[in-house]
Amino acid sequence: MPPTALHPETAGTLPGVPVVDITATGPGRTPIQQVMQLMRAHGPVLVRRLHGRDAMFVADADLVADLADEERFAKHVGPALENVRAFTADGLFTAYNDEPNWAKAHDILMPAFALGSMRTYHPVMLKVAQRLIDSWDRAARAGQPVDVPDDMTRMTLDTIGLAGFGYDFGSFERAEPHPFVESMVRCLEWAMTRLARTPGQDHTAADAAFRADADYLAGVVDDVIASRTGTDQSTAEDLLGLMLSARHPADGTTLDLANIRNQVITFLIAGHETTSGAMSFALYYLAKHPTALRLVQREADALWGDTPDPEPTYDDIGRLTYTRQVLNEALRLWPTAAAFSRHAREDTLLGGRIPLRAGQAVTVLAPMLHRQPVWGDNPELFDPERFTPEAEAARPVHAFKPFGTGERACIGRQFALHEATMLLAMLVHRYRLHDHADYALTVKETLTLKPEGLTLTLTPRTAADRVHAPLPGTAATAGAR
Ligand code: FDE
Repeated sequence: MPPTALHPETAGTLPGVPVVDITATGPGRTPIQQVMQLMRAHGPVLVRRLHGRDAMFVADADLVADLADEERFAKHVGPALENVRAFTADGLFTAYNDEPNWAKAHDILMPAFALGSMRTYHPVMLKVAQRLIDSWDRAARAGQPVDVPDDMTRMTLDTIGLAGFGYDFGSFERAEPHPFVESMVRCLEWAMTRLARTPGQDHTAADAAFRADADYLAGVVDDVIASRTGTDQSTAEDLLGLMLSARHPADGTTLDLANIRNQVITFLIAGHETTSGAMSFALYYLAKHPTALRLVQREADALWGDTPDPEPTYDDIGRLTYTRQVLNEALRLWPTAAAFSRHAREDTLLGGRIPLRAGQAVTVLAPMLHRQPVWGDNPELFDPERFTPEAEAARPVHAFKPFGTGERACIGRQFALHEATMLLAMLVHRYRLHDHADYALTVKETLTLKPEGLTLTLTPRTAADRVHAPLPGTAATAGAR
């Protein structure tokens, strides 16, 4: 997410850092992909200038490793997150580091996101996965294509709503996305396009529309909270139960209601757009890569065989290691939360060479970090083998950053990975995926990324598919030709 302005007199004089002025074109509707293009032309460190405001972007692996040093750098709430703050305020994602509610909510909510807690959410995740499968079965029978990002978004919204707050958005019973999603997407779009505004223009109408959407989001969340207050929350195991009842270990207080509202909106946003994008990209790559698809199918088949309606157990998900590699590889090429910002705590030299003053911000562009030379000679190639344990051990730890870094890194990581791994395995176990439209990737940006307009057609897999299908390109396939 684009960061704060560099100080005018230092911008452009940083040694070896090109300044690219984009004022003539503006950032357009795909600002992340624009910076990716700029980096392809000018290298993995640059200053982007827009209407005289400067923002430094980096993707160089050594510089990102340096930015991960928590002693010298901290999360920066840059202009994009400042805009999101207009509807999430001091929720975890957009809180300033020193805002008391950050540490308080972090301490209270951390246990709810530890790996072991996924056992609690597993049954709900499975229930929502089955809603998606019912809907895809209907499409398969009717020979209709499914809209992948739309359905992934239905699935992740229902999951975080139910697992987090016991609230059912019922997204699969609706032809159009839930109005909450439509408002939320417009709020995110407002936050993004506000960054590109030309000074002096009138934006009253856009701002009023944004306010109406933000008020609607708050209203939905207040209903969710109201349906739960007054009843005994001490046994409720979801996030809302925890927020309403858990006392901070240090001072014994609970979160206040205004902050709980901010957290609920935060989790509904953070917990569904990013995760649905990640699953959509994974399905995109699987539809285009028959060998990888076959390997995920094998893994699912080994667990569930010909059971027509398997009910994956919590422990099954940990065994889906290749499926997890596929997700990681999709998150490498298209990390759906594509950028995060850091600022220097004190005056310092970034990577021993770029002088930064205290408070000065730098934005990490993850999709380009994930295409640096540490990833080998063909970084554009989709290859889940990059995430075998051996390959991971051989790579610098900070080369892969789809979940941010340090104490402000993603709290929902295990939640997202558990949900996504289970669903992908269930889908490839059940269906053959057909790229019926010969889909050409277009990445849509609404602060998060997703493959716009990806549709697939499906046919049920048969017992023969499960037992006999050889790997594409192996001797068995060649012989059968
Ligand atoms: C966070 C996050 C991050 C960081 C940012 C910055 O630094 O600024 C990132 C990068 C992320 N995150 C990413 C992601 C991806 C995916 C798939 C996800 N993510 C998912 C999810 C789910 C959920 C529930 C979540 N997620 C949540 C979250 C939160 C709350 C946060 C904030 C934290 C703090 O404390 O700050 C995040 N996330 Fe995420």
